[in-house]
Amino acid sequence: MDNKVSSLLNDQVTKEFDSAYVYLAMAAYFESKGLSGMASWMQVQYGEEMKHGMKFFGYLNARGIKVSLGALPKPVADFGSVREVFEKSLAHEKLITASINKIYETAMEVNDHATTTFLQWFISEQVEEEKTAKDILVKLDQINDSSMGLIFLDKELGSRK
Ligand code: OFO
Repeated sequence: MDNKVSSLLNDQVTKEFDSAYVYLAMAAYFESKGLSGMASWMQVQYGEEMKHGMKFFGYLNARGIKVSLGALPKPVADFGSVREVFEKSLAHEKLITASINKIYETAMEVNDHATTTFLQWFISEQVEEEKTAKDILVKLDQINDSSMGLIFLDKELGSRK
């Protein structure tokens, strides 16, 4: 495999585990605020990100590349509002989308068809990830600081499996 492609894929393993860590910190924040549905939603998201990290890990192994894990930065633990959490989540997903697009473009340049095919799933997944965060932000706009609305949204998000 081309060195640039393998290095970007390797970094993506750490970025996905970093995403997991970011969402786990958000789960802890929601727990501390008594929003257990949102906390549970964030824990499900944490699990998804761990799976994403393992997909990259498995792909590199399958291509005979040894994975080198990077250090995880300390995640943001405190937020000014529920809305700020989901704004940060959307901003984070946009960074991940850009990162995956960069790997895709680099793999295209060197005709690494296996990697571009592997990345297709992630490209579609990122559309979903960004849409999910945007949809929750729209709901928060509709709620407009109503505590009853927040209770309902907490319950709705808590049903995510
Ligand atoms: Fe792995 O999709 Fe979110 O970060």
